[in-house]
Amino acid sequence: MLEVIGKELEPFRQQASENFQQTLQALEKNINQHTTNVVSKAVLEIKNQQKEETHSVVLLGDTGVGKSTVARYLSGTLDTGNAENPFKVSHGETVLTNEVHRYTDNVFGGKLEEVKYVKLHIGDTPGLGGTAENIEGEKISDEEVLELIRGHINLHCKGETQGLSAFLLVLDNNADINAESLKLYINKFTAEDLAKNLILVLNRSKLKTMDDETLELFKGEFLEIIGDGRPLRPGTKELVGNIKAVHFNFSKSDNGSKDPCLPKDQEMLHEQLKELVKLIQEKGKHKYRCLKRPLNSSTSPDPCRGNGKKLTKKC
Ligand SMILES: Nc1nc2c(ncn2[C@@H]2O[C@H](COP(=O)(O)OP(=O)(O)OP(=O)(O)O)[C@@H](O)[C@H]2O)c(=O)[nH]1
Ligand SMILES: [Mg+2]
Repeated sequence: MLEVIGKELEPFRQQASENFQQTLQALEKNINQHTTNVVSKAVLEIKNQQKEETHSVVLLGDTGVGKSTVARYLSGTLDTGNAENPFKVSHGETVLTNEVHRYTDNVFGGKLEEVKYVKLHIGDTPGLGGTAENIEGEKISDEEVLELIRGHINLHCKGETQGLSAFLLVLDNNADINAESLKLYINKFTAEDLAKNLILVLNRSKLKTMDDETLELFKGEFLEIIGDGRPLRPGTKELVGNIKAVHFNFSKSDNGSKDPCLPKDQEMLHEQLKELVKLIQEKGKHKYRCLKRPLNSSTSPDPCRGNGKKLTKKC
């Protein structure tokens, strides 16, 4: 009797055994996959920690071109309003960046895997064009703005970043290049030092086309300015020819705040950000430290810049 029952039950037993084997295999595969994921994530974390690096950058450009917006994007704070944000975005006529605002964080707040090990010490500066005011609300001249920027670089772009990796000059890609502002930056930082550490951020750009017209016009303008008989260090023109640009574009929040936000096509924007990080790393191999006296200011002695031969005082 028992034998008969055993035979009847055999197919069920076999089925149960097969099911059990399959479940076991699936479980094993899952565990392996999970372990691989955990291990590779941990390895990436360790690699990233080993590679962690910090770069100082300052944002330059005319009023309203989007410097503070770019600063928010770089630090991953686009979704935080003016009250809590280190970078104040201006709307309409009210200029809200009146001193150099600084903040350090991982690129895009560490939310972009490939570049999250890079930290940026960002200086968001008041725009040129005679529009900036000091915190008391009094107008400040472009020369005073430039002095604020230089003071910021000398005071805050040292320590672990060992100098400034890049000047990020923000231009509105739909507007003409302002030769007056460019002249002022060149006079302040010298043509060679500026060109050596300069990266253009072409804002309000069409990310689908990203044409190089503004970049080429900019180089032409730069060369025209420095070609007006100023003494130049050898290689300066080649440095200008090698200036690179990235294209950014932002949208406006539809919550009534008019604050900038990420555009629909974030992927293209993030690709440009990764490109910008690469350029900053490249520029960061030769930091700007405000050590040299500008060749074109022989009449104005500047204790920060020494006597043109040897550094005498620290900035
Ligand atoms: N449509 C559009 N608007 C932008 C873009 N970037 C910035 N804006 C807007 O332009 C205005 C000025 O932006 P800010 O980032 O404050 O410009 P800024 O250069 O820091 O200006 P100042 O600090 O006053 O010199 C804000 O209303 C932004 O929302 C962009 O790519 N597209
Ligand atoms: Mg601003």
